Amino acid sequence: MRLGPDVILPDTVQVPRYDRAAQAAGIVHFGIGAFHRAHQAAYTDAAMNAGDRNWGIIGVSMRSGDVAARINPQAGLYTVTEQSAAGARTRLIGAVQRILVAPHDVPAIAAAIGSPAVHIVSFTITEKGYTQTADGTFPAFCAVLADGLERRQAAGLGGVTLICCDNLTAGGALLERLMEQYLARCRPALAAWFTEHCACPSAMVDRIVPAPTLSDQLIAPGLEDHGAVVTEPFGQWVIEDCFAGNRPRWEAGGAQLVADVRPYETAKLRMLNGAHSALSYLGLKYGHMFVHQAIGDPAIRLLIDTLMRQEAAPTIDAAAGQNLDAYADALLARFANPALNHRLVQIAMDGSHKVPQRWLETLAIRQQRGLESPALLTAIAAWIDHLRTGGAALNDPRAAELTKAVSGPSAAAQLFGPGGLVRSEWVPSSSEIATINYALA
Ligand code: NAI
Ligand code: CS2
Repeated sequence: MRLGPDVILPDTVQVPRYDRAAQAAGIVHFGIGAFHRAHQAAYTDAAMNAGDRNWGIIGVSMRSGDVAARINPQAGLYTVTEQSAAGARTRLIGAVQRILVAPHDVPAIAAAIGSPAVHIVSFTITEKGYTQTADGTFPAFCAVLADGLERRQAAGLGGVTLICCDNLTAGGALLERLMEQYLARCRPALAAWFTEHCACPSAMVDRIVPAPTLSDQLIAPGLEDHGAVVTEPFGQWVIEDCFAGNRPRWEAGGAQLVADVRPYETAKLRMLNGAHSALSYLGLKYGHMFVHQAIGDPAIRLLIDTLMRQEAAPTIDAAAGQNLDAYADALLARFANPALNHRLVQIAMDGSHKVPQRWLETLAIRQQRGLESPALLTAIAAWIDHLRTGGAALNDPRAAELTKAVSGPSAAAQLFGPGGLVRSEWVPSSSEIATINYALA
């Protein structure tokens, strides 16, 4: 049997406490993958459980109809299962109403964004989803979003809050800049309205959500949920408190609204994600498949500990009450979660879009301070190894250029040197290159 509104669930499953049919949609979300379903949609569901109304989510898929085919036949319903050594806990999420797929549903997507009930447009389109192509073409969402915003402008409605929930540094400012550039070039009549009426807060988002597998779909004996996601019990969402209009009380799910997200964002990117990428490339090199296996390897664990505590943490200006040593302890425990099969290849993908904010910002700061970074340089060597050995399986939009760049003896310089493939403030010194080459030998 397939999950749906009329299916009776086991008593152990927590279900929505609000009348789903009575909710207007208040959020349009681009990139309704596993992470959004386990994170922002769960916080929104918690806000509605706490009494907020009209924060239903319309999901948008820009690239394939797969998630729509999974979730629309279930009337938007799906489950989130938290897994840890202590056991599993399943919750039915009612916040998602339906999923639209571009390019087929573009008019409906624009109409949704143009609706007076909608106040938030959010994004989890992966790090690479915000890049312009070499010929200057903007990501496809810019045009669809502009169509919707034009309707708001024409109807005299207020603006919306755009929230980037991808693992990027200052994602809000990045999204704002991208939209401003797009509008200036393609929809000049909307540009000033956008700047005046819309807001783009930055956010730190955190919850480890492995790509769902077929076996995750069997949520109870004889009951299949094609939209099921499995995650860890932990979740964190720190949002810059600057909204264009109304928002759900995401605090009901534990979100924090703050004036400045940077200390949380840099700690998360440089420590959690920095460690994750290092675990992926080193773990794969030493024959591991999952994060919990890689962190159980004593040599890798020592390097990850050093990367987080000795190398990344000292580059972070912590907020009052933010304890980076305790954060590192908690991250090590989360990585070791034996119940979560988080594949290293999932983290290893798209390295060219991840490495800059995860490693290179830290390396640049440490280099300016005259500090050595042996753990990060070993991680860089493991990435180079991964690029060299990946072949056709290499999962990165820049795979061809990267493979070529690392084929010779000066791989580090080709990647990070002046005019190198990966832009950053960090240009490796000759002694840093020697350390990388030593690790590669
Ligand atoms: P997913 O693969 O389930 O979903 C990715 C979504 O992004 C899909 O809707 C896909 O169509 C869309 N997408 C992919 N490439 C795109 C492109 N070039 N342009 C536009 N849309 C594109 O992945 P998941 O787990 O939902 O993760 C998505 C992002 O969420 C991550 O890249 C990361 O930035 C962020 N995130 C993920 C976490 C996780 O543990 N899975 C936790 C924290 C943040
Ligand atoms: C991971 C992240 O896939 C990756 O690159 O490092 O998605 C990680 O699981 C999340 O950021 C955890 O919040």
